[in-house]
Formats: sequence, structure tokens, C-alpha cells
Amino acid sequence: MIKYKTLTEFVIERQTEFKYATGDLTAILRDIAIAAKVVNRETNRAGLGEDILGAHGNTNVQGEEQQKLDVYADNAFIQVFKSGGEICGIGSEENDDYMPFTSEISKSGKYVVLFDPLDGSSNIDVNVSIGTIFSIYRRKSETGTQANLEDMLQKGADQVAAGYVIYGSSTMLVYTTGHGVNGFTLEPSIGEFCLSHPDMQIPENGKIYSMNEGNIKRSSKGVQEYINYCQEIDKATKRPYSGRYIGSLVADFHRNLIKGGIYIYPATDAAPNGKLRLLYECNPLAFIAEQAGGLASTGEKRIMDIDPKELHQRVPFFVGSKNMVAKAMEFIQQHDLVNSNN
Ligand code: AHM
Ligand code: MG
Repeated sequence: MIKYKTLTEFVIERQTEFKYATGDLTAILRDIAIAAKVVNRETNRAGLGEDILGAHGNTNVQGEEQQKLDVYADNAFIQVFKSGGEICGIGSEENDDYMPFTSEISKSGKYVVLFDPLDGSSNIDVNVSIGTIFSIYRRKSETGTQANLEDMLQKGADQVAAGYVIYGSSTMLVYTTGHGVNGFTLEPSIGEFCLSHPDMQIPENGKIYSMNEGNIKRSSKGVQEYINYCQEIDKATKRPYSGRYIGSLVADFHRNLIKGGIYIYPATDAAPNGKLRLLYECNPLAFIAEQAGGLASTGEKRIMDIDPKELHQRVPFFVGSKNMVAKAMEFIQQHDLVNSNN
């Protein structure tokens, strides 16, 4: 019989790497894994019923149509965080405001979670991979009180853990606590996430670029020139690179993490700060990218150094292989920033 190492066994084995109370992280990741399995079960049967598939009828705070599974996943994660006792409040991409938990046990929780319950949810109806992204911080407010906005608006550099779940051809949970990145695949026959991708490293160079090129004419000169560069023929640098864009951030990020590549969601005329949210999407993936040896930038600034000003703040996002992101930043520097500084 093959002996798998389960997520829980792994976290317990490595819990001294987590500088706060041992056991806390184990409990939080256990809760995330439970909610992920529930969401996984629903996404797997998404084609089967009108109760799951399609639009919910509401729009979220960003004006985007919510899918039924968005709402389902949001509730599933909130439920486990509420009852776990380690989390004192959450911020979710699907909710207008952050949510402090009011029970005594939750008020004694030392952590907050910022998350996107179901990213790429416009892909559900067409059976394309989607994901959950999460970011965990120590609270700033006093233990025993209700969580406040300051607990939520923390720099990415202050994350104590972050990760994502990809509901793909298999379901995986990938996380970091700042000591490398490890990936676990859900073994459906035993219902456990098992270590399958230890110590994940993103190749320094890659051959894949991922951007919605439908936006290219609305993008800055620097972005246009970088995409031109990706498409040029040059044997020495193995160009042209392959264009791969699923339109599901977790799936695009996960592929590039394994194979090497760059994902770009730039500022455009229509979306001057880009589309992706700093707290729910960019910070957690930036933490993972850096821990795997990659980079994450707005094109100008390290993502994890940004001081968030609001919950649903958006930022341009360049993430992936170190040398590819550095190259893209050279183009931005040369064509966009130099001009804007004059
Ligand atoms: P969502 O959080 O509403 O699902 O939006 C985020 C998604 C990402 O998964 C994906 O990379 C991007 O939006 C795709 O946007 P676009 O269709 O503009 O390329
Ligand atoms: Mg999202």
C-alpha cells in the first residue's frame, strides 16, 4: 500500500516553522481543507442541476454578476471560519464589507482571513478549472474584541500564510507559511489532501506568457512592447513564447508555477488599476510566487509592499518566473514610467 503524507500530518510535522501558537495553523488549514472539499463536491456536479449552475441573480460590490457557486463557496468558507475559533473575522471578494465574527470564541481568535471563494467563476458553466485563494494575517486589534478594518488592511509582507485550491483535472491545495511552497492533491478515495508537490520552485525562465490579449490596444506602451518581445523570433532566448490564457487566475498561475511563465493583468484604459484585487488575489499569489523563487509586481512596485487603502482595491499584476517578470518591468520602466516621470 502506498503511504501518503496527508496535509494534516505535514502541517503538524512542520508546525515549528510557524512562529505563532502551534496548532493554530493546523486548525485553520484543516478548516480550509474541509470547505474546499465541500466546494469541490459541488463544482464536480455543477453540470447536473439548476440549483448549482448559472447566475445567482445578484451582483457583487464590484458590479459583477455572482454565480450560484460563488455564493455557495463563500458561505462554505465563512461557515468553517466562524465555527473554528481561530479566526476573528474575514474579508471576502464576494461581500461588500468585511465581517467580524461576534461569538466569544471567535473574538478570541488571533487571525483574519482574506479570500476569494471561487475565482474564475465565469468558467464554471463551461467546465474550466476554477479556484479558491486565501491569505491569513495575525489580527492587529486586541484579542477578545471584534475584528476591525485595520486587521483586514495589512500589507502582503505581513501575511503569515497564503494559498490556493485549484478545482481542476484533480483538486489541489497549495500553501506557504514563508518556508517554501508545498502542494497537496486531493485523493478522492480517502478524501484527504496528500503531499504530491513538495518544495515547489518556479523556473527562473519560462516559455509561457498569459494575458488577455483582447486588452492589448487598451494597455500601456510598455505592456504592448513586452508582448511584442514575447512574440519575437529569437532562438537564443527560445522566443516566441507560447501564449496560454485560461482566464482563470488560479489555473493560469498554477500552470506557470509548475512550467515557468508570466501572468499579466495590466492597467487598461477601461480599468486604470487593472482588474485583480490586491487583498484576495494578488497578495496571496505574490507570497506563493516569491516563496517559490518568482516575483510579483505592479510593473512598478513589489505587490507585497503596497499599503492597502481599501478592501476591494485593485492593482495591475505581473507575476511568475523571476527573469520574465524582471524583463516585463524593464519594458514598463522604459516606456511607461520614464515618460510619466517627465
Ligand atoms: P473573478 O474574481 O470575478 O472571477 O475575476 C478574476 C478573473 C481571473 O480568474 C482571471 O484571470 C480574470 O478575471 C479574467 O479576466 P478577463 O476575462 O478580463 O481576462
Ligand atoms: Mg477573483
